[in-house]
Amino acid sequence: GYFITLEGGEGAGKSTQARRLAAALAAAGVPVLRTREPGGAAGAERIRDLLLSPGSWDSLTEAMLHFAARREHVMRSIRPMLAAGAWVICDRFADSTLAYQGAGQGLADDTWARLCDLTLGDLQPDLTLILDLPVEAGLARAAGRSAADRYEKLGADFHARIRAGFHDIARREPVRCVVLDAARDAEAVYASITETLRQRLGAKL
Ligand code: T5A
Repeated sequence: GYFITLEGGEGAGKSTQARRLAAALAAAGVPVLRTREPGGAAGAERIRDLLLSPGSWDSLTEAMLHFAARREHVMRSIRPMLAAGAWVICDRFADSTLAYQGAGQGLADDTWARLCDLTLGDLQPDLTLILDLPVEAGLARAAGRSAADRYEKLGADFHARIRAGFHDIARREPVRCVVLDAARDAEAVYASITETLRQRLGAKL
């Protein structure tokens, strides 16, 4: 199976696109797991509640909580599903920690890399789709959907650093990452996702 992650800022449309892609793969007979972070396994969902509820953490503590949740998710859901031949479509993964806790909150890149080594070993997404749109547009979409969580409340500067952080990741890893213009309507974004999967993974969608 392939491990595909969707990344980007708030309200970029990751969940919308992940749902549609997973449904299309399932309809094409491909075994698929659609999942998300933080969360995706029972213990990871409990850590998610801690991370998204009001409060503040030391930045390393916060990054380690994301990686603790990720470790549960990887060991209990992602690795077993990949080993069974399923495709895994994951709404956020380790790049979100590099963007949010790194570019956003000052976690050093090499600390992030050490946490990746420790918790993920050799696991890397095969393809990462970075949905990119202006900060204000994403926050407006997210606000239209539900009340703001702890990260959504962190202000425009924070979210601008995150957007730049995702662009840096894409520049550093052009083979794994593709940046897609997410300001377009959902149909157009989905068309560029399926085109990317056909080109990069030979998907029959
Ligand atoms: N976080 C996460 C970290 O800080 N570090 C980490 O390591 C990880 C993994 C998670 C939060 O945790 C942070 C990042 C996040 O702040 P979450 O609730 O899972 O919180 O939030 P998000 O992942 O940001 O998800 P959102 O739901 O906010 O955004 P999505 O999934 O990108 O957007 P989606 O699909 O829900 O769409 C939002 C709204 O826009 C509409 C949808 O219908 C919906 O109403 N929409 C569109 N409207 C117009 N045009 C389009 N193309 C649209 N696509 C969707």
